[in-house]
Amino acid sequence: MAWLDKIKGRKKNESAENEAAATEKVITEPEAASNEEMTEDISSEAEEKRKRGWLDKIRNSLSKTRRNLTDKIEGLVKRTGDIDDDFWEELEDILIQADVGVKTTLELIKNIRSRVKKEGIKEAREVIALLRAEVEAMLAANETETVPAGKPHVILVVGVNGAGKTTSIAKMANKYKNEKQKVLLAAADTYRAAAIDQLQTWADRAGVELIKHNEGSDPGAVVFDAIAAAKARKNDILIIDTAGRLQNKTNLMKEISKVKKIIERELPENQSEVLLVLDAATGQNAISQARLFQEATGISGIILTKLDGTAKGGIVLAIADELKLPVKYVGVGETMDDLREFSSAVFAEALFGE
Ligand SMILES: Nc1nc2c(ncn2[C@@H]2O[C@H](COP(=O)(O)OP(=O)(O)OP(=O)(O)O)[C@@H](O)[C@H]2O)c(=O)[nH]1
Ligand SMILES: [Mg+2]
Repeated sequence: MAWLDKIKGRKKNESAENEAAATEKVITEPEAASNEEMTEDISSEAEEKRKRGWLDKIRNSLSKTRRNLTDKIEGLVKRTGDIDDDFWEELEDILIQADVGVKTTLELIKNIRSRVKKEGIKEAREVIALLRAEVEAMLAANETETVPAGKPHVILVVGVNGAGKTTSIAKMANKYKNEKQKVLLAAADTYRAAAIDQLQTWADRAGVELIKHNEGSDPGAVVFDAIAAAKARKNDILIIDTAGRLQNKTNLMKEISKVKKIIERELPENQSEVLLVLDAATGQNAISQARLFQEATGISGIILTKLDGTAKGGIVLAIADELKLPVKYVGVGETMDDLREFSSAVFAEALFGE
């Protein structure tokens, strides 16, 4: 506990100072300054703890991917003498098998090879550090901070059937609520009654309100009503659930783009977000799904779910490299607390760290 030690250390110094001051009756300002420092130490310690918790959670959820990717690279490095063509080929195979994707793998290998050459690296082990740095840089290239502009800030959540939209919405609602934001949900997945009920259950659990119509009603009408309600109730955030869509059904894509147009028409000044939910376990198919949604609605970021159950976590890299989209959140389990904001540094450490 670095901060505790610091406080203890300071207390020791303070008591020595107090003894000295007993005769002189001096000071208060330096103490005031050290109190401020102490508060800073405590809050940076809390931040440190939060980051460590995040790292542990991500590392755990990446355990299958680590076995499939990191452990294999470790094995390769251990049995490699000189870095030769065979080494690069094997590394390539491992990355491709972990769903990093062919294009992204070749890009990574090219960058690492050129650094190995330039920096005169001979030890295969050092390649791991280079890979980690390249992975982090690749992920960081698309990272953006979302600064909600205008109220309500609308988050339209799209994605194919079963990707994890409704669950992720519940998790986001919970997160924003904990941040003291006034959240409203909209059940624009009107395709099945069960979908509306499922969102209602999550809304109740998170303690947020929901706008819903009957099964089979027009999703556009739900969204129109939800925006009006959010304006009237002065909600900070409006999160819209949509039906699971099969990407080859053009009519369903049209419906989603209609919903997007309603948001733009009703809130022309606000910058709404469109978050595409992708199931990490779908591997490379996630890329083709994203392209279709990108055409229909545009996408501002990705929620990558079910990272906890898959060995295909390498898909994160293909998303960053091929789609040039930021991964905003990752889903690491089924409970309300199992959604984490994505950080390239934490992800790279969770994957390649000791
Ligand atoms: N392990 C794990 N399961 C998840 C995660 N996210 C969602 N799920 C599970 O995936 C299943 C489908 O999630 P939903 O949220 O209903 O998916 P959806 O995209 O809304 O599905 P449709 O409404 O049918 O289009 C549920 O059983 C969730 O509990 C995750 O991050 N990890
Ligand atoms: Mg759903």
